[in-house]
Amino acid sequence: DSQSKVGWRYLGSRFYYISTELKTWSESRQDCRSRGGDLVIINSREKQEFIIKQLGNNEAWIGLSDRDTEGVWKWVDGTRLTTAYWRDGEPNNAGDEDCAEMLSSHVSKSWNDAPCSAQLSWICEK
Ligand code: GN1
Ligand code: CA
Repeated sequence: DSQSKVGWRYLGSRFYYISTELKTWSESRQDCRSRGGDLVIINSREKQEFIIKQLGNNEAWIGLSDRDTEGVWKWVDGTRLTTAYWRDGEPNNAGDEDCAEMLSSHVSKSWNDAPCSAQLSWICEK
């Protein structure tokens, strides 16, 4: 129904939602699932560029982590990361960083690994 799509933006048959609240990565994922989606999976340059534009001057969780096996980055649907858009020098696991965020950026390489317990905005897809 249309009401459940309020606040969502459309691209290529899918809808994207950027939160105004802040949550940990796991809480963010729960929120997306409660909205009938999941954290965003970025599997095309078009989607990457679209999300960068929507994000504006903000940073937000995406559906990517290496929590199961350090250094093995997987999307929330269980697939391995193939094409990545990490910032130069990332992922660096600084301290202990197993969850991926999208940073405010005008360049396409905009991901950083951050502590999963950090409180950030998040991006859902459905
Ligand atoms: C941040 O604050 P600092 O420099 O220790 C970031 C890291 C990045 C790093 C890049 C919590 O770490 O993930 O790799 O900048 N920390 C957080 O310079 O986001
Ligand atoms: Ca990092």
